[in-house]
Amino acid sequence: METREFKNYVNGKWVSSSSGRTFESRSPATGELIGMLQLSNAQDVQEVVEAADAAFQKWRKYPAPKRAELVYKVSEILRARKQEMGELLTREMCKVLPEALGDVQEAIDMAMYMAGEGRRLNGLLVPSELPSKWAMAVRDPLGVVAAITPWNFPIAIPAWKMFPALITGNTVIWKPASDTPVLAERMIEIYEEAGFPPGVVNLITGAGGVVGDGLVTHPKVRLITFTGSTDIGRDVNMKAAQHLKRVSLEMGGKNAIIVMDDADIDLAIEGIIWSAFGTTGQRCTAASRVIAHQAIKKQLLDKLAARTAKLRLGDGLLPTTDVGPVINPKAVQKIHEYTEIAKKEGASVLVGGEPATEGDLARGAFYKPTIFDNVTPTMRVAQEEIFGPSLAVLSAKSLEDAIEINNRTNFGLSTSVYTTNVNRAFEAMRDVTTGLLYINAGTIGSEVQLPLGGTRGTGNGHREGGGPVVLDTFTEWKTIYVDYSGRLQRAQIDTDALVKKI
Ligand code: UN1
Repeated sequence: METREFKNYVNGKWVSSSSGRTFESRSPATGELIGMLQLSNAQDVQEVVEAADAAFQKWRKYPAPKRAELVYKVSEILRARKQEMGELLTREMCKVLPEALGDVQEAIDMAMYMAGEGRRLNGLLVPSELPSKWAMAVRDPLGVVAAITPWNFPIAIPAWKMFPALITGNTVIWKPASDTPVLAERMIEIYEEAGFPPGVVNLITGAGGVVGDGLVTHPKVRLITFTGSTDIGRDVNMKAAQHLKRVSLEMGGKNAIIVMDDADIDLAIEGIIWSAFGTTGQRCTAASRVIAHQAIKKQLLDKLAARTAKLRLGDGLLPTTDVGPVINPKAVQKIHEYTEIAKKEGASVLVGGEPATEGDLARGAFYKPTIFDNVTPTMRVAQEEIFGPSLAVLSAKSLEDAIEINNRTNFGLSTSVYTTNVNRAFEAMRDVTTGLLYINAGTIGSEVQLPLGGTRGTGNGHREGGGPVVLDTFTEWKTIYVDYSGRLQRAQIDTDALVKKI
């Protein structure tokens, strides 16, 4: 396989960092070297911001349908390269191939959706209280947008951020996670081929502390859209606040699947396995808690444990693999620390609970799918995000009790409720306080036509991921009144008198 040195993409050109330094991207399954990337410095940040800022003045004047056509072109090229990009995704971050193809598909979906939005971009048009006066509000771009993206959805999440930013007339600087930079490079090649004008889409790779912070604090960057951990997101927000920048944050989750005593247990088990161990638990939407009604907990756990123990670990490219590695050896360490914490706090390990090192697995960062039983709501494994294949099982006396446990964490992303009772389903729809709720489906599987985001420590009130509301994240409202009466008409003051004259 090729091992090439990749460059930054600035103002329509591929350029090396002035640092003269590079870093490596390696496969977590095999240690294979995927590529060498630019370890960018403060000067590179300055140059990329200048390029994006200069390009903005022209780009904002492109008609939105024409901007959107370029995004549509990205969808076409990406569709043609879906298999190739999916395979690279599996090599670089190792989610299993069907899921990698799903990741690419989500970006294709988002491109098509946003391409359509370019011919809509609804504003507001409302009547004025005064005669011969027009009242409306339109969307303006913000300017330079920095997209700081994670490795777990290395194609889909940047798409959620970049396509809406671009169709609304912003220019973009993409800083991808250092675990998946080669995918970002290949994606930028697609933007280049689609024909975006120079400076509209830019890429800069390197360390968060240098490149990320440089973008976050640069006065010409007007929006930071960040997906990643709550700790880093908070830091981004605090640094950006000094400059009164807009920051859109998508961060951690401690998502629960509630299984009621009237649930279809086999269906619930399918949902739990998929949501807890799919993507090796490395989704912000992954289920890391099951809250089981006490009447069915034993029955559920017996079957769930048996299914979990049979999951096959391995390289995501092999069709025999159910669960791939985690992102790097440090993650294995962190996940295992939580197993130790769980035990110390009095939980029991029902399945897994250790790194997987048999045969070829020793070359990679593998952890056995793990279930903790006898977990209580205040234990750390019931409260903190582990971001791996670790599932804490709690029990509840009623739906009310389960929802109370569900809502009482510092996160608020996704919840699932398995019940065959329609009244209970609607009660959950009323009382669950997370940004996503699934009835009789797991906690993962959002679609691009609706927003994705969370409450409490998961976000800061913005939404991404899809639906027309995401346009609010990427635009400023400009309210415009046009008075064509030819006289001074004072709103609220002259209205009644003027209306009488009609
Ligand atoms: C993430 O969890 O980081 O709903 C994003 C889902 C995917 C997106 C997940 N469509 O799981």
